[in-house]
Amino acid sequence: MSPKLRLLTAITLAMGMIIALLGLMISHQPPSVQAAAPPQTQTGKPLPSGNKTEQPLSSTQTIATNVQGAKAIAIADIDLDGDLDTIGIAQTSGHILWWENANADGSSWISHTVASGINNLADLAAADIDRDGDTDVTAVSSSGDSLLWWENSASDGTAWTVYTMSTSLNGAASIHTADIDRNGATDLLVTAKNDNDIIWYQNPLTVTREMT
Ligand SMILES: [Ca+2]
Ligand SMILES: [Ca+2]
Ligand SMILES: [Ca+2]
Ligand SMILES: [Ca+2]
Repeated sequence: MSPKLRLLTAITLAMGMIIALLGLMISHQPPSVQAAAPPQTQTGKPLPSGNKTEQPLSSTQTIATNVQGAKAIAIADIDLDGDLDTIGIAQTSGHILWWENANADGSSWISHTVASGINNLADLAAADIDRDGDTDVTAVSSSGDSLLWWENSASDGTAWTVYTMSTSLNGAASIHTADIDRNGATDLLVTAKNDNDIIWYQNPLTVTREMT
């Protein structure tokens, strides 16, 4: 073989190898990444409205007027007739009042008095405190630092007997009722703003546990 032919053979072999290598590289290319599908667009469909033609909570009705310093309210069946009545504080006049749901549908209300002559009533709650089956009322007074409850003496909201549970809740501000220890009796949860205290009263109403 002439030197020229040997060179040509070598070049041919080298080119063959290069082409084979290139083929190998191409065959090992990772598959191309599919373009991500565009995000689903919002359909803009309105929520099913059924047959409603009115907006929720669009109409109001008045339960009472001239409630001087109207403040906290609660809902409970005060007269045990099966419908929900309203109870509230008239802070300026020092009253706790309840309004009888006369037609059971909120269209007519009759005012009754629970208590009067109490300064700076801050909050109230309704629950069966004495476990006799009717709804009693509890309230706090910020200037009296007091926690009071009223027994629903006749079970229908016509007669009330007051009990003072504390006069040392410094800046008594709010009250809630719940069976905190799950013993079946409703307990009281109160705040004393000026002492930075949150306190609950275990029922029977003789034990307090501070959670400061
Ligand atoms: Ca009722
Ligand atoms: Ca009761
Ligand atoms: Ca009672
Ligand atoms: Ca309890």
